[in-house]
Amino acid sequence: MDLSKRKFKEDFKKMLTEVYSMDISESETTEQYVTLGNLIRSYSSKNWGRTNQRYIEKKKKQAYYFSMEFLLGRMLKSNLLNLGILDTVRDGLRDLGIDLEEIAQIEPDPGLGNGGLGRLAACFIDSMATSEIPAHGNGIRFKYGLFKQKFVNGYQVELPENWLQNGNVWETRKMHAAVNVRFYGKVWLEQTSAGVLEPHYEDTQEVLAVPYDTPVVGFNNDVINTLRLWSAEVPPQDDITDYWSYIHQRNQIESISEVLYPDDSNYEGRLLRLKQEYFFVSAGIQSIIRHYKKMDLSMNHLAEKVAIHINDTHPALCVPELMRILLDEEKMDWEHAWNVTVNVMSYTNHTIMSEALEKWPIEMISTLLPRIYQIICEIDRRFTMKMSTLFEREIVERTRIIEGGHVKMAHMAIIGSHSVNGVAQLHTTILKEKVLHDFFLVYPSKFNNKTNGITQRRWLMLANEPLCDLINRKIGNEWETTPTELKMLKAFRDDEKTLLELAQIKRLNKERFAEHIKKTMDLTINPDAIFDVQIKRLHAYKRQLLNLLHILSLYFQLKDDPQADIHPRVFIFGAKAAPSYTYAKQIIKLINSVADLINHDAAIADKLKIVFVENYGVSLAEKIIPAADVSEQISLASKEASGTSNMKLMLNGAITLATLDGANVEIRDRVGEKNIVIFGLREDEVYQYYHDGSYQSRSYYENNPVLHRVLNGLIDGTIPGAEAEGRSVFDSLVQYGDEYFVLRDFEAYADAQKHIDQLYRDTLQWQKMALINIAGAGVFSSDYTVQQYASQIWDVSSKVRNI
Ligand code: 26Y
Repeated sequence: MDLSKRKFKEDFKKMLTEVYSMDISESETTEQYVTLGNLIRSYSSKNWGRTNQRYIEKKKKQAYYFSMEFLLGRMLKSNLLNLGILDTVRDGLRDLGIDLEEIAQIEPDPGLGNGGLGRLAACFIDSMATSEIPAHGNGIRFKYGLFKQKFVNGYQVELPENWLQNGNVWETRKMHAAVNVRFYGKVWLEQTSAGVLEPHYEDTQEVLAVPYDTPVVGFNNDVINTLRLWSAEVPPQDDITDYWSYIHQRNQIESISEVLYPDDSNYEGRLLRLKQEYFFVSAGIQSIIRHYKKMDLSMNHLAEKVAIHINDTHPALCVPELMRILLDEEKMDWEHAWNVTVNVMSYTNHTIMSEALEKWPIEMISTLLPRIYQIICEIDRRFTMKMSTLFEREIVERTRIIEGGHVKMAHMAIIGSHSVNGVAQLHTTILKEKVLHDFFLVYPSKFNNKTNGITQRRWLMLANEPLCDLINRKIGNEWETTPTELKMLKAFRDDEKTLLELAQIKRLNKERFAEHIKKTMDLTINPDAIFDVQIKRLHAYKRQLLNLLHILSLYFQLKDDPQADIHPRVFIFGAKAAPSYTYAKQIIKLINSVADLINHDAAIADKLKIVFVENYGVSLAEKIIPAADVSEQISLASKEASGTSNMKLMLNGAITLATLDGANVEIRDRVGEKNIVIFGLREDEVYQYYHDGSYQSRSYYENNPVLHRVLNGLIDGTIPGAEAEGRSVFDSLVQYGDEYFVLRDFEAYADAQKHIDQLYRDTLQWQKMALINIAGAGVFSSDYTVQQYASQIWDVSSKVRNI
């Protein structure tokens, strides 16, 4: 948008007076933040209305991304950047004696997601608006986001994350768009005079779903889409007879949108979670149908105007819910309704871990959602009947929805969608050949791949301004809208001046991060050291333990030989563990205890440091990633569906140290083997081990002297304060089979780390690798990913840029 600095300053002062009756000298950062937020909203409101109007007038097909999680991060600077007024506002505020950075830090970081899946949804909505795709997010307005993590004595402690405490400037409550969602009760079908079956309900519980809309601003294009998050409230009642029971009922209802479940890949069949899932699915679909009806088209054409995307199985109830509306409310017959539903729905799988697959006990679904359960039974009956004529009985049994007393959500999502995609090439291949092979036999053409992506706006333009400036000076700024243009940087691969500038920028970012760590943790880290980063949820399959065992081996090496030729390193960890995941929490404690030991060992001094940041999330990632030299992507091959921190780190010039898992494979293909360090078991070797059962972790403990010493270190008192945790981890690795092949990959990992150490010593060579990584990161922009969803899955329009 066009905005002069003069106009901005006037607007800002005026808004401050309107909202707070204050002038600048009286105002504090919080008031300045709210004022700026309000101003940004007023700047975007016209285009928000216009975008919606255009979609309606042109009867545009629209896509709705249903996701339990949207891990947005702070929005102030992101909105300013996308509106094209970041520099103007920064300058204007400076004239007024206000520091934009300080204001931006005041914004609470809305942690409405657990990790990769939620952050992907946030990157996607940013890219959808930027790519001019008529698409919106649909989710839950959790009152409490993912818990705040504290370390007490090295142990993770969870505290509530009350992000709405001081209000939320970005959202608008839309009372007129509220809908009712029905739970519990009895349901029966009666034939009407017209001969159609009509459901009748008794003793149901009605919940009012109130939408809060947040604008999703496209980058320099006047498009503003919507993120609609639903809040659960008590429907208005004017005849409250029993006050106490009303309060009880209100608490029960409001608990639906109270808190995000802090588990990823560790599913538990909790009733409240099932309520949450149906709540936002039903509210979202009802509101889509309401909107569709404004176009005055027959329900038979719904799939021509609406696409609904099911982000993992959490919103899989979309399938029976749309069926319910088409059958019960729109009086469609089953075949037509089913045809429409399958054409509307598409589904993304984000995991192959069996413990993350949702399945609900029949008893639970049939009690909470009796009508939905009837519909699921009928979908299952028709599926098994049809498939029995085409496939062996075993295949039908293995693919049906209702089995073993449970409703299998992944099966429902696959059967009820026209598209099923994985999130990286390797992941999609594993789905087709292994995890979902039966479904692949039944529906080969539904399966496709959409490799994940990240938005270069948040993860480069906002997080790493010095690097952006350098890139723009070298190749111009076309890459901002056509990220593959970053490849032009390759022309500078042998340009010493550019490579040294790159080194300087990294150094600056490392100094900044070091200052932050000094301030927040009172820990001194050396910016000349290699900053080695592993930031992701704590999970055994991601193998933070492999990293830790290697650190211990370096520690022992230095204790034996203080002169050992090891380049100084700072190992940086950021990770939350699910509160109920005991093993992951033990690993957190162990890392913290090893950090205590090493960081305070005067003999080690600057050679090794461990920084385990508290409360890792989007805002911390924005600080860590630009300062990273090494990107640890060391999951057991086959287990990480894609990973996305690998892409963010690469884009910021870190060198990837990785197994051939998830999108690491595609990163290797992009940058070439010389510009990435690959180690460890491959996916086929892992499956071979599963097949022949020949892995004996104990033999690695017994035969590798380095590993022997390190593992003994876990149980011989070397690590004060973590005796129990050390024992538990030791046992899991040596006694109980080492499920994720940590010991098997240890030697290869240690060698790969040695290689990194050697490479880093040659600054120009290292920076050349970094440059090639930055230059190759463009394809991993979520702009391209969503453009592929738009054209290949949703069939909605988009502004496609060359890939
Ligand atoms: C059912 C419940 C316990 C549950 C809740 C959250 C299950 C899974 C999740 C979250 C999964 C998740 O974040 N998966 C990650 O998705 C990313 C985006 O596709 C991938 O990059 C990453 O490899 C995958 O682990």
